[in-house]
Amino acid sequence: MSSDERIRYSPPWGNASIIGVAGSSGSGKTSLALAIVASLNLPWVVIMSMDSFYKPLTPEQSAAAFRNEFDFDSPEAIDFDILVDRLRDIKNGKVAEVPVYSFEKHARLEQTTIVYSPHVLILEGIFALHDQRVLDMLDLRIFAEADSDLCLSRRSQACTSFSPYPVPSSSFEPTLIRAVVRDVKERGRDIEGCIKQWFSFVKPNFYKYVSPQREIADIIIPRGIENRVAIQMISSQITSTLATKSAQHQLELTRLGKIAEDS
Ligand code: UZR
Ligand code: MG
Repeated sequence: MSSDERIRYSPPWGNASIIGVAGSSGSGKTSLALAIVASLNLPWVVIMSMDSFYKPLTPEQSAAAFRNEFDFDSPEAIDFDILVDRLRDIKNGKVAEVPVYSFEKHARLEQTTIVYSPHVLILEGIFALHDQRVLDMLDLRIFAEADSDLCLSRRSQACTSFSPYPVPSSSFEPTLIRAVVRDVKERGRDIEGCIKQWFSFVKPNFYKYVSPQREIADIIIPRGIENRVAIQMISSQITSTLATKSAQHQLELTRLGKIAEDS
């Protein structure tokens, strides 16, 4: 897509609101994003998954991926440069060309998809709060906590606290089950491979890279889509941000009109 084509679209006002949703693999980021969309009840809301921005692999890396020996849980695996470029387009009210990624093939496909700059974009992915350039564009930073899974796993203990510091190593198994079921059903994977990958990469890198993003989050949401109060709060916050941006836009239009009248 040429740079001219990129600027052919303009929403009512630029400065799209972007919400980042980070959290462990299998923590329910996608469901949470969908719940936020439903709660916002606005016409122009788009969910963009960071999964679309996995880097293309070399033949050697691809072979390793099919042996479940490639680390997709390191920030290195994500093409942050393209992500930042496309987010800038969206933020500035332009059309963005987004890569399409295949989990079955562990590869970026030839085709791309077009995202028209919406009023609200929800960016979800394990590293949604990782890159400073992305953080600078976010209006709201959310970390999805896998608390219900932590509770489920503590079968013999009463679950009285939602504070997972430090997370006991056994507490990730139910999240593992959810991710494995999803990966087998939707991503063309086999159970053994998923489990191997989980313990080699997903789990250790959760503690290394994913969990520290809590520190930078505005809101940490326990219990995912069950947490109606948190979803309602996010929705109100975004609605009020949109109202402010709309008012600024109206002021700007009036100002421009006045300048045109005067000249
Ligand atoms: P979510 N992943 C793959 O398994 N293969 C790929 O080609 C690309 C990604 C997985 C990766 C990561 N590991 O944890 C997950 N596993 O995708 C992130 N298992 O996606 O946040 O939707 O779970
Ligand atoms: Mg997901």
